[in-house]
Amino acid sequence: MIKTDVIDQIAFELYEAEKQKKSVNKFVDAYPELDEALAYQVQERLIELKCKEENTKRVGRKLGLTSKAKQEMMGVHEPSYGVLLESMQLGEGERISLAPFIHAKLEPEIAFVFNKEIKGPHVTVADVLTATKYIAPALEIIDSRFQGFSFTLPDAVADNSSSSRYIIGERFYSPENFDLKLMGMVYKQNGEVVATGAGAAVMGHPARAIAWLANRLYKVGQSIQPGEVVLSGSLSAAIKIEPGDHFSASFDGLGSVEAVFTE
Ligand code: OOG
Ligand code: MG
Repeated sequence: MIKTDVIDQIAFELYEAEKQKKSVNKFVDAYPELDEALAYQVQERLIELKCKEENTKRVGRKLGLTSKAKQEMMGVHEPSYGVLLESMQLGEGERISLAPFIHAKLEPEIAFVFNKEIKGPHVTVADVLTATKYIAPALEIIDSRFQGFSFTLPDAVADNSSSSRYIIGERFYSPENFDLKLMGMVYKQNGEVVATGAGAAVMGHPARAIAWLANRLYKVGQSIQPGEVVLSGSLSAAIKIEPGDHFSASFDGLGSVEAVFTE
């Protein structure tokens, strides 16, 4: 198959898998040519398709696999990124039905919103913090389109880094008064602590994950735009969501964000 056909074919299969709620096998076996660079082209095609079919638009990015906990959980040892669409955002406090998902999991994250462009190739933690308008606690629902949540890095990249929905807490803070590396986090499911962590779990500093993203985007001629929201990646392993679950992620000084799930 010629390259553009491979890109179209994989993007279409991933689009259909999400729509039909039917997981698919990893693509790397059927398409050995699927390397990281080609996978980002598939992701781009998938996002174009979703924007058109679902009448939505891009609002930001997400980072994936930026913590050891997540890398070990998935057996992948490099970060990835994906695109956030307007249609993926849920409001805090709304009851979330699990009906649209294949096998959703939930992750505690720190969200960043920017008021300046961040452009590689030499972005530092200080550059990211200077461009940050505010930070907020966030939860990300991930829902890999692959069977058994099993994939290689290129598979996950093509699948828009397993992104599905996200919730941003409704209190926003300037990053100035915080040391994000040392920011403690408590993650609870139905009142029980399921993970604890600190910002440093994400590449040593959550802003370092954003810097990595900006420097990585430079390679494909892109940058982080003013107004965009970026999820910096889960601080802990993702937890499988069951109907009736109530989750909260509390961050030192930022307060908490909560989510309640139904059938
Ligand atoms: C890939 C996406 C991981 C994160 O925050 O680490 C991710 C996956 O594990 O399915 O969103
Ligand atoms: Mg995530």
